[in-house]
Amino acid sequence: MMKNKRSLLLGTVLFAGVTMLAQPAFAADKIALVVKSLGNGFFDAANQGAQDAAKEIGGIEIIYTGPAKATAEGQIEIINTLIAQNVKAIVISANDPDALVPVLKKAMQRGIKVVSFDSGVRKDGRLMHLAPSSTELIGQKLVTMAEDAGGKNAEIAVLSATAQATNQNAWIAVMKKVLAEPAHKGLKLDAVVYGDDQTDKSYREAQGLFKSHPNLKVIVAPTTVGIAAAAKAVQDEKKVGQIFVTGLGLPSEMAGHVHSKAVKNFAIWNPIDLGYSSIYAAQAFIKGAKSEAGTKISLGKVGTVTLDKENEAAMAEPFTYDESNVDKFAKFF
Ligand code: RAM
Repeated sequence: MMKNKRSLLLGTVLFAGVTMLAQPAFAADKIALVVKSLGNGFFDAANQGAQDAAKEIGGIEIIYTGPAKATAEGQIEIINTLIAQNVKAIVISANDPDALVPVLKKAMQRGIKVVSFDSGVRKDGRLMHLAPSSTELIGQKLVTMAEDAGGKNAEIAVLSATAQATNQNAWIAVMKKVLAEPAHKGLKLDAVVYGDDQTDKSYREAQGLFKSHPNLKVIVAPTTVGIAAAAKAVQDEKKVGQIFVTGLGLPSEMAGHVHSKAVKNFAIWNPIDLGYSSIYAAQAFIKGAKSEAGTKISLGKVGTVTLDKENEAAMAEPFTYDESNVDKFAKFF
């Protein structure tokens, strides 16, 4: 009897030992990638890059998440769940610069490292913002492309994402500044409308612009969802040649619209690199990087950036696509 009990105990100890060996020594750190909304190809590409970074770094699991619609309320709900799950870091593209600050502060108080990427959170709600490119450059580029498409005296309209989106609002502000310069005095901004990064709403907003502005020449959509929807509306309503669409798009979603000639040109940065880099940035803070001007943040194979006084850093210049190169890049993103 004694003997049996002892061997049972021994067996249990041995079994426990084997189970421990079979499992990794430490559970993977969870980093959440919270995007504006799910179902957006731009963020799917960013997630691809995030997964690449996680593999390279090792011991990290990415939770790719976001609300169904691009709202701050949806993101707040998700962040509360992530806090309860004890994630190590939250990497977020914000639907509002201010509304998320309280919940992100709560996350940071619990030791969770918060980084915004793509669309920023106000300085006190995150440790760093990683911008894909300089806001100034993007705003200028949007005006230049509108002029290339519609000429120097075109009526233009902006079809944006949501009305609170940090990134689009910053680009539109630069556009307005550039449009006020004498060099662009021929361009007339008819309207700014919002498709909320939903395909159907963006499509309807484009149709609305056709009706309310009969002399409209160019729709500038600084959103990958909006630009594709507007180009489709131009094609469906047989306005190719009369109205051009430009802005920020994914080559994979825009190639057909470039070939149909609804779109002459558009721009974007590499969304895969952006997602990859933002995970490296989060990892830097997990490892103790300081949130202050001058801090150098390694972005893995993409390079290194330095935080400015707003604790922000920008990556590369946006790249322009047209008939000559769109197919080549459509394979990637
Ligand atoms: C949409 C989103 C995203 C933006 C791109 C260009 O996918 O609004 O935030 O960076 O467009």
